[in-house]
Amino acid sequence: MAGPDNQKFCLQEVLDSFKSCLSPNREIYMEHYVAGWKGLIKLLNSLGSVFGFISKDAASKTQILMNFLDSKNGSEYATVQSMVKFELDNELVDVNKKGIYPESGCRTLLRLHRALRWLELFLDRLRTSKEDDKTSVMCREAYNESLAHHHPFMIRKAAGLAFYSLPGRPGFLEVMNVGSPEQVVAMLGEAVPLISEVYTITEELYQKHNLLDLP
Ligand code: 1PW
Repeated sequence: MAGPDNQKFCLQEVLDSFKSCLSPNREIYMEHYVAGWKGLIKLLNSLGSVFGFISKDAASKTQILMNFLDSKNGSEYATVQSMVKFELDNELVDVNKKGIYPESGCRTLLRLHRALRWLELFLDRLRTSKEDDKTSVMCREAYNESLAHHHPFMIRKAAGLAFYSLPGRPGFLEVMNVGSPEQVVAMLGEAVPLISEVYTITEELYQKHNLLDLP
């Protein structure tokens, strides 16, 4: 079970959440997806105050999804698949332009989903990096390949500046709170494919329903 929110980041917790994410028929449990993000927000918060604007946005989007889960329609939000069906069937999504549902579950989760790709690419670079490799470079490359495509100039600029303040590789591996660098790399080897699977299932679902460009 996830501990209190002010607890230190631990990669194990994120790994456990993403492990619990998939149902036997490959649906994504919202509760565990959200728990995975809560862990990642702790990571962002432990990277220093310049990551504050990034963590705030991720936290507010995670909160929106938690509110749906706690609402009277909560059972419709049990999985990402059931959320998509419920919101589309009931026309609760602004599909082409912003309208009366600026915070639908579908568009909110899409933002986190895009960010998850960044994280997957970054963690995979970290996993395969050499001792002298720079985390800021890994982070920027991962960002430019993924999330940057969805961000306007000002946010790309601010994110680029934040990357400079990332701890170096040894410090970053320590932030993971796992143990020796070899143990972190081993755990990343387990976590990255899980994150990647959750990402791919979501991507295919959104593609099937034409939701990848929700405003
Ligand atoms: C070092 C590991 C970092 C991985 C964590 C990934 C978290 C990514 C959150 C990026 C947020 C950047 C600032 C906010 C931008 C929003 O405008 C944007 N949100 C996201 C998640 O991309 C789009 O949301 P919006 O404005 O359409 O509600």
